[in-house]
Amino acid sequence: MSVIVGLGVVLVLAILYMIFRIGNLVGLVKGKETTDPYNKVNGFLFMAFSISSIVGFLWYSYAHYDSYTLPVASIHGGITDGLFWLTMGITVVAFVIISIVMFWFTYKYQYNPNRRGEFLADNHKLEILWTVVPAIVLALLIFRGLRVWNDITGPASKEAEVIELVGQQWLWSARYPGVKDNQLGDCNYKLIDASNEFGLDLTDKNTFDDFKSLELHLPKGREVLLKIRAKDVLHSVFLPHFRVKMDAVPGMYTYFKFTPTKTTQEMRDETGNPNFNYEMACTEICGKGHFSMRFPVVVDEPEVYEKWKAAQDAWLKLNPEYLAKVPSALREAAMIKSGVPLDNSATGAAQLRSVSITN
Ligand SMILES: [Cu+2]
Repeated sequence: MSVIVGLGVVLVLAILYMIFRIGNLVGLVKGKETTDPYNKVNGFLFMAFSISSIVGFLWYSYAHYDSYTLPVASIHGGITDGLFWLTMGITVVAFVIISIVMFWFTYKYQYNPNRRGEFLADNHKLEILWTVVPAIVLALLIFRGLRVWNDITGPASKEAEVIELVGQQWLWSARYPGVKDNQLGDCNYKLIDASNEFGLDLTDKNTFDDFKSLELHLPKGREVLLKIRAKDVLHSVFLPHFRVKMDAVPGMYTYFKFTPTKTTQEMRDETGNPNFNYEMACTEICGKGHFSMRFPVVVDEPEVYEKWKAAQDAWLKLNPEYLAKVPSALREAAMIKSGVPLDNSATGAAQLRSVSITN
């Protein structure tokens, strides 16, 4: 069916072209200037197209400003927005001038039998001018951008809050270092199983208080370092309000550091939307469930954030059967650090039993 439709379209186009050719040839035989009638029409069409598209472009940019600019909620976000608008300003001015001149010339210098074209070999002054000016402007833009890029991608400070984000088909999970040591424990993809989704290496004592979260909680005004990885294919961390975007790559860590500047509540007040919530999305088409990789983000004052962290259960506490994987010398420390009860209560006894069975 589609072959037949395609053939039909080709035939109709061929017939239209033949009609056009025949019209032209008939005109030639009759001794008519073939360009004449189309000349003026095309000139006007060029002008109409030029004016309507420039007006449409300016109208859209102004009327829909809010739908393509999000309020910014990070320190570097303000700086990259500034760079973006500087580049945008310069390129829009150049774009509008070039478009107007281009279309105006096609109209003004349309074919006229009484006018002869002048031959102009070259003009050195003009050539130098239109090479040097854009080169200087572009170099300034690029150097400015490079400086900002180096700042954004430079090493995070020692006090930065480190949070691990893991992408997989098709969900995100976050791992926090835990309040006891504030250090993310080691992990290894070979240790990943149905429960140990991070592949925690339980011989490292820093893993004992690590906890998992299905929401990204961030402290306002503190530097955050995202350690990003993927378990299967490429994913990409996108936090639009914080102007954060970084690919999640299987087999390696990628990093992004930033400082949130507005809590969720402050953003609700600013946008006048009591239901506002930050969110994170995956921006790498990673399979059929890509659309569902939405991750809630909450920004709180640092005190509230610390309270939230302290209230979370360590991964090991929720999966006490993995105590068996902890070296026996570290087991008691692991129970204390992860909050697994040491006493003879029902859970404690059950956990110790499962430890001895698996050993
Ligand atoms: Cu994804």
